[in-house]
Amino acid sequence: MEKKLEELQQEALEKIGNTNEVDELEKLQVEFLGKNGKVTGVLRSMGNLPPEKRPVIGKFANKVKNKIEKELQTRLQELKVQQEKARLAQEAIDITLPGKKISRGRLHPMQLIINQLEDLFLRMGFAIETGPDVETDYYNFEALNIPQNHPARDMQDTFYVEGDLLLRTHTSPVQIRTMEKQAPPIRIITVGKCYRVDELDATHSPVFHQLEGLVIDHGISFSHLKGVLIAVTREIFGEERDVRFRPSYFPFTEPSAEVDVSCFKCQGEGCSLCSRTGWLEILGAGMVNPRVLEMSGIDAEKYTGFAFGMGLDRMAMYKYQIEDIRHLWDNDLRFLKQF
Ligand code: 2NL
Repeated sequence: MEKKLEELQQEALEKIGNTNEVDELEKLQVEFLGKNGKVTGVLRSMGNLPPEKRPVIGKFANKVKNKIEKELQTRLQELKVQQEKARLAQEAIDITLPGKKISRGRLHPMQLIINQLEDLFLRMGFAIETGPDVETDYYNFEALNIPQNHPARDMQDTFYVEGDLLLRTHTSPVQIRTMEKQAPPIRIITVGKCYRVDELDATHSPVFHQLEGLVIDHGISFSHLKGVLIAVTREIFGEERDVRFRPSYFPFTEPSAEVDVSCFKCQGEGCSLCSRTGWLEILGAGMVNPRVLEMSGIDAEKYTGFAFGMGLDRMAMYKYQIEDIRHLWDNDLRFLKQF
């Protein structure tokens, strides 16, 4: 029986030593020391031994049992340490590797123009106002002296929402709201999206951006308007640009003018960009129509003012020589990364 126990011990230790898995160790535990295990079986058969032999064999059997138990525990610890090491090795981070290059975002060309213009106007003492994109017929048309039957009010030109709500076709409603809530002197600009029913093509988009300015005070004249607009065109297109004022018509200004800047591509010689005229049209302006002042509660006997509006998409196209307005909104990184 002692020999049998020794053989079992030998077999157990060998198997334990060859095991590389925790669950296999658990199986060996059952195989040798479990209820129906091999060592347990030997212990159970001790009943058949003569009584005087039992203590000796019993003691030996316990020794074998303890030995196997101890080996199992030792091997278990070893395997756990091995597994932990393997896990750490797998998770190890090589801090000497070069990092991933972080690609920084950049500002959209439209935002660049907006920032540049806002900066300029803030320096000249203007405040920046904003207002809703969804407007009422009153603020978008009526208060600007645009008559009921004016073509701009046509369904074909304006996006109507419901009732008398519509998407603003220019940023002028913001100016009207400012005149209603603030007494002169007023010196503001507003920048924002505007909407007109238009087929999208190289030069038109149903959503576009406008910047409008409004100045109202005692004794404001057309000279003030010219001074401000010349500063704007030189800021955007360079000091050496010429500026030209042409008579025009808007229902909300009188007199009205359209403003051209000398073509920066051909220096006024005439090219494809300026359609051989040497001039690029960049904004509309005028003295605020007294009727518009009165409708917003400003005494036209005491105050005069000027206003102007410019399309920023067109500005961006000129400034950055973009030949198709759709490039601005396609979000193609190859385009956007150039600015
Ligand atoms: C253009 C012309 C213009 C205005 C906008 C304006 C606003 C008020 C009163 C009077 Cl509240 N005028 N704005 C004046 C003249 C021209 O825009 O061609 N924009 C792209």
